[in-house]
Amino acid sequence: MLLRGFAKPIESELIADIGAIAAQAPFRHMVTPGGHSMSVAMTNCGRIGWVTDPGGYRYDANDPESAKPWPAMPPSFCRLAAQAAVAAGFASFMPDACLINRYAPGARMSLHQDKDELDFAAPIVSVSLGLPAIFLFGGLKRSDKPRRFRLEHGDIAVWGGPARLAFHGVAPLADGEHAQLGRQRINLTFRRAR
Ligand code: MD6
Ligand code: FE
Repeated sequence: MLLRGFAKPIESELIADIGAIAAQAPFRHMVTPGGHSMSVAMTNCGRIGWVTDPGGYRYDANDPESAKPWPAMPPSFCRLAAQAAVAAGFASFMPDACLINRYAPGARMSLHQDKDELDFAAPIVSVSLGLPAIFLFGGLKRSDKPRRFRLEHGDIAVWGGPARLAFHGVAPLADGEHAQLGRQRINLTFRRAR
């Protein structure tokens, strides 16, 4: 489900919180198990964070760069994710992980499934901020032709039930200038991982 503009009322709070998280756990380009550096820069907040390195994908309570716990999930994040989940029909969503993705112009995310979590009953809540992006939403097979959705600043996508393991990705980000965030898109992805 796409909730257009759902995060707009608290955009300033979200942007300030992202700045505080990035000051403690800076955005970095992680390396995939295949040895490629990702074009998207990432950090995390919450009890556990998603990481990739040449050894594989995993959730880790600590930031491997600092060996310290990831910054706590700000109350504004948690509240927004739970409210969006309710609006999409998922009661009592309590995320324990929030992956924060930063896209510069040209950055992209190839088609993938989110399947490193233990509990597929919980939905995923995905908040878009900054420059618009084309979100690719496929089916349960990699070969299913993806539909394309333009996600704009403040939009929230919620995703679960029979769609929980759908393949999805983000087309290369078009250049532009966003009033609050400049030349970038930031995506918050909330999950129940453990
Ligand atoms: C992004 N999002 O929008 C990348 N995954 O930057 C994801 O990979 C994603 O938006 C699962 C559910 C929603 C998402
Ligand atoms: Fe994903």
